Amino acid sequence: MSKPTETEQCIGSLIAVFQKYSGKDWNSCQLSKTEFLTFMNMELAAFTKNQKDLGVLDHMMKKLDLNSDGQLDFQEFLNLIGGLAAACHDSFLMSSQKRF
Ligand SMILES: [Ca+2]
Repeated sequence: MSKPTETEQCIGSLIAVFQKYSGKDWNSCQLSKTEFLTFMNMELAAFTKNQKDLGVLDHMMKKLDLNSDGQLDFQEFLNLIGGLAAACHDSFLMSSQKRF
């Protein structure tokens, strides 16, 4: 088998991270609110530690939970990752524009 590409490795990592946190309770295909909070605090501490308002994560979970079942499935999780990636990309573009 040939070595996975960088993109394939990224996809594999996202699946592995999702499974690591979603597998903590009986429903291993979905992130419960507790699992979501654990994920945010463990994996995105740089983002969560700047949030003085505790309601922000609460609000994020509600917004991400498109079918309002109180759980985040993999697709809903990907919307979170996609949104954060887009925000990082935007701030990267802004900081590179400032330099020129
Ligand atoms: Ca859901």
